[in-house]
Amino acid sequence: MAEAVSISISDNIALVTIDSPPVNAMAQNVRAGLKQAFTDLKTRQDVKAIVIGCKGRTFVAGADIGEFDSGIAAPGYHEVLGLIEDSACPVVAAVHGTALGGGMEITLASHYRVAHETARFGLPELTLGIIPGAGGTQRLPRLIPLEEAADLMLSSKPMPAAKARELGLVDAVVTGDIIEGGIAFARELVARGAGPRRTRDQAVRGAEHAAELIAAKRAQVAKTMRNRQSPLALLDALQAAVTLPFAEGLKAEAALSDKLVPATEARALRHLFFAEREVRKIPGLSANVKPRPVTRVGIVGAGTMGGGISMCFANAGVPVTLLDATQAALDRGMATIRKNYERSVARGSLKPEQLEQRMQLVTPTLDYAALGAADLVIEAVFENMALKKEIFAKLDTVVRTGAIIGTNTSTLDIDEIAAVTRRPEDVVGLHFFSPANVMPLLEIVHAKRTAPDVLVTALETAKRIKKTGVVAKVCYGFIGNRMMDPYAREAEHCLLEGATPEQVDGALEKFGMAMGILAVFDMAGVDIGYLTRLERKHLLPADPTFYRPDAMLFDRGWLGQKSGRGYYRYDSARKRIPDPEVVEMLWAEGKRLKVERRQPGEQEIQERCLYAMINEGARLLEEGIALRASDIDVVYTSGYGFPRYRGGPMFYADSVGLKTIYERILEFRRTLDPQYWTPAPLLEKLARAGSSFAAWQASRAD
Ligand code: 3H9
Repeated sequence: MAEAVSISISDNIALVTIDSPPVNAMAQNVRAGLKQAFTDLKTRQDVKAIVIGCKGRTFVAGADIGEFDSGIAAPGYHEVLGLIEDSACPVVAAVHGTALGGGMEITLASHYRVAHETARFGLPELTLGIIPGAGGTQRLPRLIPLEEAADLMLSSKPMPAAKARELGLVDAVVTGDIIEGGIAFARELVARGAGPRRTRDQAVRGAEHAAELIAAKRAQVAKTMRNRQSPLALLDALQAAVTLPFAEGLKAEAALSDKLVPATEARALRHLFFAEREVRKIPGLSANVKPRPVTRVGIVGAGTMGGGISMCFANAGVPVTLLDATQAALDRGMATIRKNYERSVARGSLKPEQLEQRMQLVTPTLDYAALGAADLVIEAVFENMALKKEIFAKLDTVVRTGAIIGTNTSTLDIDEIAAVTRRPEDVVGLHFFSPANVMPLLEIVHAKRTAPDVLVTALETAKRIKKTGVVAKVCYGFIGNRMMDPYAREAEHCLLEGATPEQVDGALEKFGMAMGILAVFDMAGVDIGYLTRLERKHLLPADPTFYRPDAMLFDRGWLGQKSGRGYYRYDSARKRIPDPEVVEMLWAEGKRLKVERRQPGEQEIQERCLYAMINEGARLLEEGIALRASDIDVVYTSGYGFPRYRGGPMFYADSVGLKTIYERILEFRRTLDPQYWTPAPLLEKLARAGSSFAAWQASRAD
């Protein structure tokens, strides 16, 4: 028998133990081990009940995600789970940690389920662009009501043991050792002569309302999960559960699953699953480098960013000292933090006593000396080099030796900021995204002199405050904002050429961006980007059309949502309303500046914006600003609203084909302003060689 699975028998109860670190994924060796175990147990007359349990931190966390690309080797999931369900004596799944995907499907094929009180059950396959393909769509609605089953799978969110017990999915919840609990439950079954209770023999719960329910879910999915195949396939599979006998339903599920696994959506989401884990690994950083302890944090600036960052630490239980220059600014900042927490209480995601605990962790101050005890101080003031330098010089005099000083700059040269201190090795960029308490991304900027243990501390801190930390080197805008620049430049130019803001944003949103870039500017404030560009005017192209729309809005005070109008007008609910005055103004300006009126269509808008972004991404790779193409994908999907199901800009580029993109860029060089359309040498090289960013990345990892 494969060693990932073992059997021990005691007092007529067989314990089948899965032991495959780190998360007991159901790889080929686990499936083979289970097949062998259940085949052997068939012949054991002395065994009266079987318990399936796992060693380590969790029950089976699902299929081995890495196996999908190479194809599933024998034995298949159905064969193994069929053997479990066929067992002549009762099978009890004893679950701790998380039973996810294929792991949850093992429990559904088992006859009874016992869970530790902290266990959770989930079918998160849609996050991987697939559906539960080991019987989950057919068995779950036979155990819990169809609507609950559909919601569990559509949300991909695991369900706690207590809820699973309430719905009848779990037969018993235990507080002590889960294996002992499972065995005790099995003993009781034997004592009362209870036999197998096969899920496949039960009727679908709530089948009578299935037609309306599935139709309603289809309508919901069309709105909330645009451009996605897998949620629709999931509903097809549920339909099959309701209308077909179990065996036929399983076949229908398999056919749907087989189609999804190799499709771009699933490949993109698998890519991100591994990219988000790879991003934590920093080449050349020795495992011996240990993080510095961070027990107290200081934040400079109580505005939107500083307040949001304070909340991140308070949420993680880390005390924060929040500094601003005036009492009024501090009061405003503290009131905003409280208001944000109150909103969470009203939503039910935070208890009132937690609100108070978190508020107590944030201490406002006007006095720099109060930052002396902090292990990490993060500056989060307005994006202005002179101001940041002034603050860093002050921090250098008060912050204790060995403390880390971070800057939340989104564009500025951190080497220059660090140089005003006597300890540039303790300085690092910590670029949060607004709203900082919500957005999962943290760009960690590795300045020239940042010490290795400072970098490791930044990565650890990101994890602690539940952010995805991505390391970038210093350049204007780092990874995210530098690539955003050419993307938005094209979007704005299209307005001068005769497209409307709705057309530009509509094209980008149709592609799948969470929000069109013009709507993003309105939300962030048109002044933010405009003033940042003003600071570096001497470095920008002497092109009068360059970001001209932003400048025109700024001049008129039309700064976006905060002033009620920007690229759009906004009603009191902040709903976008087209503004013909803005459209006219920008078209007239285009004419004045002799911009060719080409009225770009949806596809052209998408290609110009995205290919300009991808081309810049290729430059970031060449310059070593981003460590990996997949890191760029993590930045864009976690911080910039790029659709996950397209895998991020660099994966998307590979899926389109680099040759296609390269040729289109050459065409844009002929037909648009050539100064913006020079293919990045790396893109050119890979396109000519018929290669991809993924292959380039893999070749460097060898
Ligand atoms: C499925 O089951 C389909 C079925 O219906 C059958 C269809 C036919 N496979 O996240 P962590 C690795 S679809 C391979 O850092 P945590 C991970 O890469 C699957 N590897 O730990 C990492 O490796 P490394 C449905 C996996 O404690 C290491 O384990 N299941 C898998 O923060 C530690 O992972 C899911 O979608 C896997 N399934 O979180 C669950 N899972 O150290 C996916 C983990 O080399 N997994 N690894 O970078 C998770 O959500 C989290 O890993 C979990 C633990 C919550 C379990």
